[in-house]
Amino acid sequence: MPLESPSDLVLGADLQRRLDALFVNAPLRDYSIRPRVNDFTLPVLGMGYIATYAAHRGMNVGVLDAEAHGLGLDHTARIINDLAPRWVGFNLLAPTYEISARLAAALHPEIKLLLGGHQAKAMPAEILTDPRMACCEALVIGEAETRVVELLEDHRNRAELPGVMWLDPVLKTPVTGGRPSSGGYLAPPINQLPFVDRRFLTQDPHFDAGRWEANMVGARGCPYDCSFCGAAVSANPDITVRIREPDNILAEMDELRRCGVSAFRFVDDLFLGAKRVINTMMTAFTAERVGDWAAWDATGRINVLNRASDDMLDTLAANGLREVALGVESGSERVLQLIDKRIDPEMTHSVVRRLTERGINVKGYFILGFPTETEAEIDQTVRLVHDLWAIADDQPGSFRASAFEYRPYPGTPDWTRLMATGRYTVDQLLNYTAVDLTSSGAEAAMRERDEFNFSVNLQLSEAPIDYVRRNLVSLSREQYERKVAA
Ligand code: B12
Ligand code: SF4
Repeated sequence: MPLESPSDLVLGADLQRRLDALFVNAPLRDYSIRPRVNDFTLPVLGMGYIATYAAHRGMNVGVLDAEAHGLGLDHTARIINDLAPRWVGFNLLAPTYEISARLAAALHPEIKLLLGGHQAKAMPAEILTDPRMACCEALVIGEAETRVVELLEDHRNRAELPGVMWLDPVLKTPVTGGRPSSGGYLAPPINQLPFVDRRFLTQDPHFDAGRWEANMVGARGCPYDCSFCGAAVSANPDITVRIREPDNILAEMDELRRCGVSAFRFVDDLFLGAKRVINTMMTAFTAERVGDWAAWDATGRINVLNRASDDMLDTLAANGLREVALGVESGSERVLQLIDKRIDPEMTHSVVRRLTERGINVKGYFILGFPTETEAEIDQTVRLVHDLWAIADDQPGSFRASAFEYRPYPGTPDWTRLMATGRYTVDQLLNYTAVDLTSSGAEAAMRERDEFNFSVNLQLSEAPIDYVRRNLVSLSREQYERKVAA
């Protein structure tokens, strides 16, 4: 049951005083209709960073993670209206846009609306002209820490800030701010930002498998262009790819260590995604003997790890690398080329073998139902998952598969391709709908990732949707049985 009291739900703020801003992560669906069946989700680090920066500038701000708390729509709106902050900020992702817009429409009109996140970047004009967003004073494209603080201090300066948009009150057309040489706002100095204040985060640090674990961001932006991905470089022209200095990362890890944290998860795309980053980080980790006290997980790129020497993989293991999450995506070479993944199944076999034989666990992400994908190509993906399980079965490290149904995201190369076919409308491609594969919560095997089971319910692949879902369910069940058996 969700907790009722705002003081349990709104984190980091002094609720005795009026809030300058409340940052709200909308739920993926209205949990008053079908309750959330999971009790853990990763924290909203982006909003945590903004709130931390604003608090350092003396503002009274809080974060309400309605997804993590499994809140219903009315409940979320009631909390916001009761607190009546000066501003409310939403992190808009494509699948949470609709629910965020419904929330926005239910708020008192005197609360100023601040919008950001991937969907705000992909479709700003459509959002600003959505009547439910009529209270929007500022839509911020991209990394928002420094611009949000300026806006909270005095939103009339929005015309000076680059990548800040609003609706002209007379002409009803979108306007973009920004004076010359104000580009620095788009790429906040990541080594000077205060470490994210975990008072703003739900379940972070959290206790798991005998350790306190915290999530971290080591880099911003991704240089790759995988055609389905919202983080792809072509979908994020505003972003300058940056990696935090090793000393800065180690200082944050050390601060957390003093609070008892000894496990870390790097959520960003680049930590093990570029050779230069791996080399620099591991030199620093080795010098500080991180492997003596910490275990950490990170995302990685198969093509990059494939080029890493055996010595480097040994160094990663010695430095505490516990699990690498890899975008394997497909077992079909044609699909891998189509999505510009720059890997092939042979490379994946080799990387999974070389990591697991060193005791490093691997989590593989797979997508079923890519546009144009055939049943035979889906079968190749299913076979690849089985091959990777078999490879790891004999090794000290394990392999686990996490499979998703394909869905399109605005701004990505796939979105452009799908729209160019002339077969779909924007509304159809945005019609993300929750799909219950858990038999109303009864099937344990499907519960773990229930909130990620949503679909636009269009057959975008050559294979029927039912074929995609049957394979998704059988892979998920098998993975679950392996976990239970282990
Ligand atoms: C960690 C992560 C998660 C975590 C945490 C989610 C969260 N809300 O922060 C979990 C696992 C819970 C998650 C869930 C989902 N995620 Co996710 N996630 C990521 C990931 C890998 C990193 C995000 C991150 O922490 N970045 C680091 C921080 C510093 O950056 P940031 O979050 O972008 O925040 C900055 C700006 O966006 C902006 N900003 C953020 N919030 C706000 C709010 C306001 C008011 C303003 C003005 C600005 C602003 O300022 C921040 C600081 O600079 C990204 C990939 C990526 N590279 O972005 C995908 C990504 C953001 N997720 C995505 C999606 C679709 C989802 C889901 C809808 C389901 C899914 N995976 O398919 C759910 C949504 C649930 C929810 N409501 O939270 C997509 C978004 C695509 C799109 N176009 O919408 C991405 C890009 C990955 C992808 N599949 O392509 N996700
Ligand atoms: S899938 Fe990973 S590597 Fe590809 S663009 Fe997205 S974040 Fe970058």
